[in-house]
Amino acid sequence: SKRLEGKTVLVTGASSGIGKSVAQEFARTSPKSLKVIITARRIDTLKTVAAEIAKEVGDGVKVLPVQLDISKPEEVERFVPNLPAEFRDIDVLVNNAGLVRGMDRAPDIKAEDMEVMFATNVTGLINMTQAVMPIFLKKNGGQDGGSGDIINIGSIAGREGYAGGSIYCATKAAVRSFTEALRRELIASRVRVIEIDPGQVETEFSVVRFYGDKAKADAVYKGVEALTPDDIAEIVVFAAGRRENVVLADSLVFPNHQASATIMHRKS
Ligand code: NDP
Ligand code: 8X3
Repeated sequence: SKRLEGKTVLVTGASSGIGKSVAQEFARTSPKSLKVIITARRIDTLKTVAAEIAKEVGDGVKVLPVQLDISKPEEVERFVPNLPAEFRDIDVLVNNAGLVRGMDRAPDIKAEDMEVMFATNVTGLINMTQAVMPIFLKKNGGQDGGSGDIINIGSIAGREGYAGGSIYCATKAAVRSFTEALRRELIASRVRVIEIDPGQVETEFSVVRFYGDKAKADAVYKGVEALTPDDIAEIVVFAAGRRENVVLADSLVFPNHQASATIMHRKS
């Protein structure tokens, strides 16, 4: 979209899955003058993603890989001031980094899993938002309360709790509440606050959930046709590419076979 030309986009969790696709799709859609900052903990993987983007769309898009653990507040605090000046004027923040750990029922939930999920999915997302918001609020000399896009990746899990998902569901419900409150706080500004809630997407999500057990992760997607990361990326880029007066505020995106977190048609 022409509307994205010259913009600077920041994607968290861009080393894999949805975040990686979001970075790629922004580059594909606006291959001439876009700047994309891709962040995650795995810097080597991010460098590979940057090289893949350059190979696919050429060097009209400037991609900056930056190592960042969003669950560490001190890293998030240093992040914006440490950006090279030409990447600092961020226009679009895609808060995508997030994870699930385990399927334990309440009595067995591990303290560490609970801490990591909240520190990443909730506090990390909020800290990132706080780090970038001053840039948005000052845009256009602060006229109309600034502008910019905050695109939060929630989940169907934030709309309904399912057995074995209580903590993850609680973190995504927190994302939902934070996003809604933020949109209301920013009513007098041109900042757009957008939430996109995917259903099942095949990524490294389940491998992470089962602590690296690939066989268990594969079983999750057996007999179903999950969404691909590109399916979600297209919607993220579509939302960012609308006219500034159009806010795709809140979207739930299922694959065809799915009708709730747990109701899905499985071919045997
Ligand atoms: P992946 O595991 O494939 O990707 C997750 C990304 O988040 C990775 O790039 C990972 O990078 C990054 N990440 C994890 N922890 C941190 C951290 N502390 N700091 C920075 N980056 C981090 O999963 P998905 O692509 O599926 O997940 C992306 C988002 O989509 C998540 O918020 C997830 O909850 C949400 N979602 C996923 C669904 C699905 O079915 N897959 C459905 C609904 C929502 P690294 O390890 O290098 O840090
Ligand atoms: C991922 C969706 O419901 O499989 O956010 O946990 S779910």
